[in-house]
Amino acid sequence: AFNSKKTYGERIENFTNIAARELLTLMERKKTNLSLALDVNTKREFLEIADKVGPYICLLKTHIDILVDFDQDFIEQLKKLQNKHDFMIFEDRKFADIGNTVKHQYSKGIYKIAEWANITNAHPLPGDGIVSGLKEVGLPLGRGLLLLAEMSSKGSLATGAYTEAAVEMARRHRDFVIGFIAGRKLVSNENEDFIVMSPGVGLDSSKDGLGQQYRTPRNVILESNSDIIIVGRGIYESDKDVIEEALRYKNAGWNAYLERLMN
Ligand code: 5BU
Repeated sequence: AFNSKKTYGERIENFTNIAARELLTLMERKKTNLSLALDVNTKREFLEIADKVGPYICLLKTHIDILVDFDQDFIEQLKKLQNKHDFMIFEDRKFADIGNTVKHQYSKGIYKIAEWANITNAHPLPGDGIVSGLKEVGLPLGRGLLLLAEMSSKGSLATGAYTEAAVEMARRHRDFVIGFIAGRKLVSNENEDFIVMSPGVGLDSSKDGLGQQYRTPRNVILESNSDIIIVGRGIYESDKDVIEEALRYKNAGWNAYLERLMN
């Protein structure tokens, strides 16, 4: 069967990459395809929300450089929550430089992303060297990479031939590139599998004031055959309880997946 018709668990064998295998295993076990994009600015807010929503997500997506009070203690607290709630961590770093530079950016500096982020992402824009540079650091640590094949924002230039070239690049680095950021499944071949994660998911609004465009979990998972919904403000900026909102998205994402399997 095509990979969109297979369960997350059945797809584990399609990957050699440790992070991909671990992620699919975790999704099957926790029955969730929800990733929380936790874009808040303080350690306290971040850790509080992550502790509440942790049970319902497979992946916690970070923008580590927006924390105003980042320190090493934050990483220790984050790792504690990761063990407590059993989720993986995706630093949405969007690397975009030459291989040698991204190697340093990935492993060094204040954030040392490779030490704690199971997954990160990169723009294919600079060419294959960006993947090779990140791979030198990440693969020995069991990390995985997503290529930005599409973006959710209005007017994105990542379309058409660019998106196709991102798929080709991923094919040349199957050991490290585990999938894509995209709005839809890009490869519909039962012999090759990539994990697709989609940002720009919301149940209550269609856009923000800065170019973001929202689609529903059902649209993304059932109609577009994506694998993971990435939800930020829809969960943590709601007037309702964050746990209630997380559950609402978790259920919407998982039900759309179950419906896809049955169709
Ligand atoms: P929101 O609050 O659900 O709109 O947050 C979306 C998150 O996904 C936010 O962290 C963005 O940086 C991220 N994102 C995105 O919105 N669109 C994209 O194409 C990519 C990332 Br890549």
